Amino acid sequence: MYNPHEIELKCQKLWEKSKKKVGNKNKKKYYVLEMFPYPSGNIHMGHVRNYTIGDVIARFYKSNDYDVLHPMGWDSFGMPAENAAMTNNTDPKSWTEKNISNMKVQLKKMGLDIDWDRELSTCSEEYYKHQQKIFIDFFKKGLVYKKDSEVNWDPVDKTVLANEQVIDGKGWRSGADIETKVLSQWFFKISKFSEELYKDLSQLENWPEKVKIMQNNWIGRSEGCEIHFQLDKSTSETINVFTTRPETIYGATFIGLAYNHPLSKTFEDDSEFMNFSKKVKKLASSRRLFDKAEKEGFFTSMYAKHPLLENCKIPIYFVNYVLSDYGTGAVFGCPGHDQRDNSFAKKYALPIKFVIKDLALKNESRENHPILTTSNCKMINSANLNELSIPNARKRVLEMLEHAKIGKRKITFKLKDWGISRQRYWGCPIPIIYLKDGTVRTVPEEDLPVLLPKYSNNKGHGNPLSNNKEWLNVRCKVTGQNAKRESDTLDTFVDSSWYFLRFCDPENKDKIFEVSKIKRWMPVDQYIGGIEHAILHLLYSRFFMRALNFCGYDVPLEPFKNLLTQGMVNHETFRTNDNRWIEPKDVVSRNKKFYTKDGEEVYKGRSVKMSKSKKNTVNPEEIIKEYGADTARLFMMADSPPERDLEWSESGIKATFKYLKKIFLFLKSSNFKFNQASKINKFLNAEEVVYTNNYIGKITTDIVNHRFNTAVAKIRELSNKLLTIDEKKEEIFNYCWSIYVRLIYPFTPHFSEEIAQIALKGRSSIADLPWPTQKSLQVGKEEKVNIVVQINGKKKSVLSVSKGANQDEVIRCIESENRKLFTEIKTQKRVIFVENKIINFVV
Ligand code: ANZ
Repeated sequence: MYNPHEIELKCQKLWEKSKKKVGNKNKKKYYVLEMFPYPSGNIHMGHVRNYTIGDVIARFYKSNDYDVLHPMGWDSFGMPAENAAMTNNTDPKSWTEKNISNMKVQLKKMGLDIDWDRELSTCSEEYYKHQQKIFIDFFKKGLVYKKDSEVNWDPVDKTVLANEQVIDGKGWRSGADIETKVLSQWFFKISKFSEELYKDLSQLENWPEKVKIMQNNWIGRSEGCEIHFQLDKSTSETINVFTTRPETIYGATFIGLAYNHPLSKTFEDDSEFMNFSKKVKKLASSRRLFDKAEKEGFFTSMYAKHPLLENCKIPIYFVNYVLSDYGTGAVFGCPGHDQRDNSFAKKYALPIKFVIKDLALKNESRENHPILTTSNCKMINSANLNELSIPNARKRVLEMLEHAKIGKRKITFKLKDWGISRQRYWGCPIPIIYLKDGTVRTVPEEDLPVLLPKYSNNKGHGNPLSNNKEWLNVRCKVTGQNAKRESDTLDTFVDSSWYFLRFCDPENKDKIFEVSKIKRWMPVDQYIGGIEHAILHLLYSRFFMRALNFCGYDVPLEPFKNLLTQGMVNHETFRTNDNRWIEPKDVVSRNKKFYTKDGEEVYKGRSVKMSKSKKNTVNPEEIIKEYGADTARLFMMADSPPERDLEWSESGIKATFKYLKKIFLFLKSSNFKFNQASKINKFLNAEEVVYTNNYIGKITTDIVNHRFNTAVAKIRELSNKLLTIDEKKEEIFNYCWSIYVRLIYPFTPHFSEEIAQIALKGRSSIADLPWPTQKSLQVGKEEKVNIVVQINGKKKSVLSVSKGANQDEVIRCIESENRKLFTEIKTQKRVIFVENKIINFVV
């Protein structure tokens, strides 16, 4: 009988007993970390995938004699706990703690090799005490400040709402029209590090390119210049514009201002302007609508002098497409060469002046296509810039502007400071008090943590902290004055911006960490998580390291050396005629059609990310209960490369289970003795030993390179070959199968442990045995053959491959050795393959 449930429980007990603490300084270190979960109550398939990937890596490095740190914790502050508390009449703390203990049991069932003795939870005072200290350090170094900022205000519930609680402009609970309200809020000065955060991206060699691009765009660095336009009045007032295309200055035909540019103060009594401004402000709340809106403006009846053209004045408009918080909130409109300015100029019949000639385009075609390219162009209609190329014109005009002191080079970033105030109860209290005389002070460090008071359910009416007089009112120890605590709590992104540091020294009561521990473990060698965190979480963590460094903490600037962003777990979806989602497990198929169990016809939709709303989730607990954790783990890793989406399939799970069962029963019923270090030396050139040895190398390389799916494919190939070994060749049989059991171990640790225990007999665990190494073979190197690669029967190349390589292996070899050829064969319709001789692609 193959009873994974029983085996897994037994193994987990054994591991708990025999687990060694990390901290062997003589070994090389490896820090594996998966993004820690929010304790929502139950693990989902996304967790299973994320943690299996991490666990395979952790087990692999441990087997390879690394000192591996593989901790787990809980990102446990946040809104869902507060919402649940309101609906279920509990308090966020007990709700969260209950969820944590539930999820911990579920994670343990997955057989994860985790250092549970390092477990941390961000909502615990032992954790947030240190976060409050960090806040104070940042405050003292000028990295935290307060400014007015807008929030969503629910006038009925009298509470601030997060963006996701505003649905179509209405409060999610009250249904009231949401207003914007200006509150004084706390900010981290992340923009202080914009340049470094941008520049150092290039050092992150082992981060996915797409993540770096996303970070790059978010930071949004632009090299340009600021130009001062004087108002055409007798005043010395100027408008500063930001441009990345100063060479187009002679094409400027108007000035465009953001709705709240300082000049707007002049128009506060003008109802037409106020209507315009209100409309733009509303538009600005959605970047998508803002970009799409028809370009419109409000004419100020004012003019500015062109900085380089005598007697040329250009009109000044407030426009609806200039962002108020980028650059200077003002642009010079160049309708000849900017699409937005072009639409605007057409609407208001403003002159369109071309100053760049695209040498490849005819004149007439220009008007509808403002040129945005920079190569193969020359300047026209631009006085002394005429005939110059764009780069040269830019250089020249910058010199002119700087010389005349009417402009200067400037680098601008889109990255904004990080607003960290939340008007919520379930978060880390901000250690600030406000004295009666208006002074703002940090709480003395010896008084940390500022504890969250007991939760009182005030039925959703505002932040419970600002209503809790007893907690709110304090006396300042230093001055003796009455004071009030800050009632905002910290954005939960703060909690996750440094947790990986705390894992290095989780029990330290006195300080956030001991430097020596950081030196030992940081940076994280392998970080694994969802692509949804590609921007904020990773950027905030990178900021934290720089900010801590700035405060004198000895931490590396980049927290994560290697980053793996795993794909989604997708599953098929089904809908009825009237658009109700039906769970795939409740669907039956007959004659290529689908029905509910009651016979109603349903339609198959796309396979998409598992989500409750589409009723296509699969509960990992049920899968583990039915097939065991090893089956779930192996299927997850075998299906597709980790960074791609994975298609969940019931049949895939069943097939994986069947496979493990087959091998398990085969080995249990044979005379197999697990013996990895057997006396195999005299059989080194036996065919079975040769290929088993080859597989060690191939599978190891695949795991190192995170090609887990191909590693699993090879493990299965290996087992197919091993099934043909005659059991009478005792040493060979035992050696080869022991290697197999060892190679599959990171994926199916319980299965391997159970089989290895035949010999280990509870004295030790397979986890403590070294990873197999490829033995040098007596017959020497792996035998190679030349194989001819053809496309449509025509010879394209000759490749040297291992003797006996199968079709997939040959294709992989083409992929790694001849990219050009590989792209050609990608569109193949059919492959004809003759082992050791020829591979022909029909394309
Ligand atoms: C003149 C010009 C001529 C421009 C031309 C473009 C093309 P990036 O690359 O994103 O930094 N701009 C400046 N501030 C702006 C704001 N607050 N809101 C909207 N647009 C703004 O873009 C810089 C360019 O975007 C600047 O260069 C400016 O328009 C505009 F043929 O100046 B340009």
